[in-house]
Amino acid sequence: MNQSNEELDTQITELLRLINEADTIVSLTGAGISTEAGIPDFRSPGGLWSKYDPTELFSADGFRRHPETIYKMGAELQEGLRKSEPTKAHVLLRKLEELGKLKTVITQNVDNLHQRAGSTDVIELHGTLTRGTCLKCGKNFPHTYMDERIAEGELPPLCDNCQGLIKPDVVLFGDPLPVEALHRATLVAAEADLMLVLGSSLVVYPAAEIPSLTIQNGGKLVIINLQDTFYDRVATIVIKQKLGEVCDMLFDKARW
Ligand code: CNA
Repeated sequence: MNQSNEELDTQITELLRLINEADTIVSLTGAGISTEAGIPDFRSPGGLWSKYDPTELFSADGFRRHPETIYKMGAELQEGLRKSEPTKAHVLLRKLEELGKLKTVITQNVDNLHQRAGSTDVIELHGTLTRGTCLKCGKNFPHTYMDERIAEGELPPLCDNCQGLIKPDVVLFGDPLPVEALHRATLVAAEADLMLVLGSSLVVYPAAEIPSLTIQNGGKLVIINLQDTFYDRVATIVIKQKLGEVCDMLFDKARW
């Protein structure tokens, strides 16, 4: 349920106060930060889960059985990405970094939009669509290689070294998270005095544990997400509104 304008305005004022008071902000972002760029999320109505069977297709085993399906879904995301620009919320995080407030973006997204917005310290917990790795010999490839092979009719694309199957460098259900990324994410989350969760349902673990590290260490939590999350009751502010609208109001008030 969306909030009244008056309530929203009060919350934006409070959010600005928390940002101004904070020394070390960390943001955890999810697919909801990119929907206004035209990239569907998983769990919103019309999201990718309404088209694909997640447990089968987004799993490590499912990929080995039907690699072409992940590539088709990846192509759908890439198609959206080609036409898209970072959203106002991506720009907000870059701005907070420029202001010396935001230290790190921890993202569950694989779309590279934080980097394109200019954020310099981005931890990609679930990998990236921009690269792939041969499951047989370990050779790395930029996504342009996979795109070219697919355009030539090779689906799934194969390694030019050993003809092995190339897997996009994204974390699927059943895959371990990149150890370094998860470790650093836990450290920066624990150091943060303000954690901004933007556009995440906070149901995918272990990423969903990250805000609890900030809270356990005395930091504050702000959640901006259209749907309820499990963390709402422990957050200092919960804003259930579109991120673009929240950013417009925040930029207006802050005059950065
Ligand atoms: P999710 O579970 O799909 O949740 C997204 C949340 O964002 C939902 O609760 C929505 O209510 C909310 N939301 C959607 N649009 C907006 C908006 N404009 N303003 C505010 N809130 C909004 O996605 P999570 O990231 O929580 O789940 C983790 C998965 C999704 C990760 O493994 C990602 O790799 C995966 N994913 C990533 C992308 C991407 O890279 N852009 C796209 C689709 C899925």
